[in-house]
Amino acid sequence: MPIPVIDFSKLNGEERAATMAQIANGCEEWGFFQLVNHGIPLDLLRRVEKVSSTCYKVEREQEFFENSTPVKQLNELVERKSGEKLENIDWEDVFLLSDDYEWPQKTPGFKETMIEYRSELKKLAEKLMEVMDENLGIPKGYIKKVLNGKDGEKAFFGTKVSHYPPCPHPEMVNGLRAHTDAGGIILLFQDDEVDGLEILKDGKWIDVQPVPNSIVINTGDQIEVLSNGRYKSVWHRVNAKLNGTRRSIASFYNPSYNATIAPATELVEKENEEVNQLGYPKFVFGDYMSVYTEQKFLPKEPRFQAVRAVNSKP
Ligand SMILES: O=C(O)CCC(=O)C(=O)O
Ligand SMILES: [Fe+2]
Repeated sequence: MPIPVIDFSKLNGEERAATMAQIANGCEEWGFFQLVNHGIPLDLLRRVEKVSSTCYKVEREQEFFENSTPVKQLNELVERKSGEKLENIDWEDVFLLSDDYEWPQKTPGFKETMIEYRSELKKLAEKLMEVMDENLGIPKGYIKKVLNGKDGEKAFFGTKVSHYPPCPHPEMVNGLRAHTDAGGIILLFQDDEVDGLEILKDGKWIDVQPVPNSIVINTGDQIEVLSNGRYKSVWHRVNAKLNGTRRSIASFYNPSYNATIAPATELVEKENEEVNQLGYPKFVFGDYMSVYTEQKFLPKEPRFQAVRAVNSKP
């Protein structure tokens, strides 16, 4: 059962209504879908692949295999022959980009290419938010406004460049442990050859099948709260693989730390407003992140409980 693939260009033509419905279905039933014809130039995608892979090869790969914690821990476990699995670590190399971080230095064209890419993806994220506003029946611009917070705050737009190197014992470690994403909207440009990303759907892990030139979209815990549970954040994980290095580039459109997150009033039934105290909480995103950092790989419900507790302190 492949996850939905949606032609985003059809949003501007006769098939707009059908496309809106496909996106609504992707958000409500899947939490993950793939966009093709999304408007990001293909030559830009090719350049992004190239600079990311080069950067990994030149600046990261040797360090991963010679010095990284997952490699050390896996070697120790193999020596112990205990048959255990590494539960607290990921077989992944990551570097994070945002407007304010230091960028990799040694790969020609990296910074220029990724700045261009991030600006395109941010626009795509904002278009998607408007589609979600419309599908949810909340005012146009609502999601963007909430994520951007008050008082000139800005949403956080980050990009995580990941490589999952080949692993000699993929049964003993995850590429990335199962989790739901903390934030708002996530846009993933994944490897079109090496697979490994899976989502939990109706109790089964299913592949997010690589589709060349597509952008995989998913929604995080904050959209679940804001949509009052209509758009659930979905568990996903990356399997380690014996062969091939998998590249994935995830961009996160997250709330600013001061943004207040709560179910949109339009989506809370009036008579349920009081009952809703037991539903999704209202909180400040920074508080949620303090909890998430500790509990990323655990179920989200206790995280919602924990921020409710913070929030209800006198
Ligand atoms: O690498 C991937 O495909 C997924 C990455 C991911 O889920 C994350 O960074 O939260
Ligand atoms: Fe994720």
